[in-house]
Amino acid sequence: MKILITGFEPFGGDKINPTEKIVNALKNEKIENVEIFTKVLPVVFKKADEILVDMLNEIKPEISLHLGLAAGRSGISLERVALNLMDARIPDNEGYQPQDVQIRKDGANAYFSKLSIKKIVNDLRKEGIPSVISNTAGLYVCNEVMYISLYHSEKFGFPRKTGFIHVPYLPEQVVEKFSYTGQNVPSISFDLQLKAVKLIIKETLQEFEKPC
Ligand code: PCA
Repeated sequence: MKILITGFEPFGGDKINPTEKIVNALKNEKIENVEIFTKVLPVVFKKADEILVDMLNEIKPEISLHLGLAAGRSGISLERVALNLMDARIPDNEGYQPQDVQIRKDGANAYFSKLSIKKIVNDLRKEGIPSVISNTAGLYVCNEVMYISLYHSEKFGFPRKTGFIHVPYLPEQVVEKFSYTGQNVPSISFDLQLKAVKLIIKETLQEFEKPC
């Protein structure tokens, strides 16, 4: 069984991206009968697309989980849907800012996550981890990555299970970025974020192994 886990480099003026740290922490994780592949993707529309497609074709993972930062969110967000659209509020890390551009000309308008998002959210909450279902992954590079993975799943049959998880800021990012009162910006510690992602991996593996 092969799992691909991706995160992102920092973007939009931030110095860190929690998902880069999470992915690096998972690099050496050992799970019986599971090969874990990790990648920190550039926040660059064209490069993230190329790198992801190459990795999916090379590895042919049964499961892929994609992680990104969503500044301002208060919980671990299980994304429900990816849209076939790029409409960037800010330029990517190489200055490209697509407006109303399709991701795949022959793709559906939208694809739904293949993760058991409701069960995962409930189980994370039972563990005391703030978690919600999100109905929009945005229209930036995270939505693009989620869309491409689901498109690939539909067209080629793998990854069989794939989805996207947005995480909030880390406390140190809030401390650094928001130094005056009056702004209420949520964060979740690295340890709790990592615990959440490990639980999501475990649940997705269990779901995968369930007889249909
Ligand atoms: N978050 C951005 C792109 C990279 C990341 O971590 C997003 O939500 O699209």
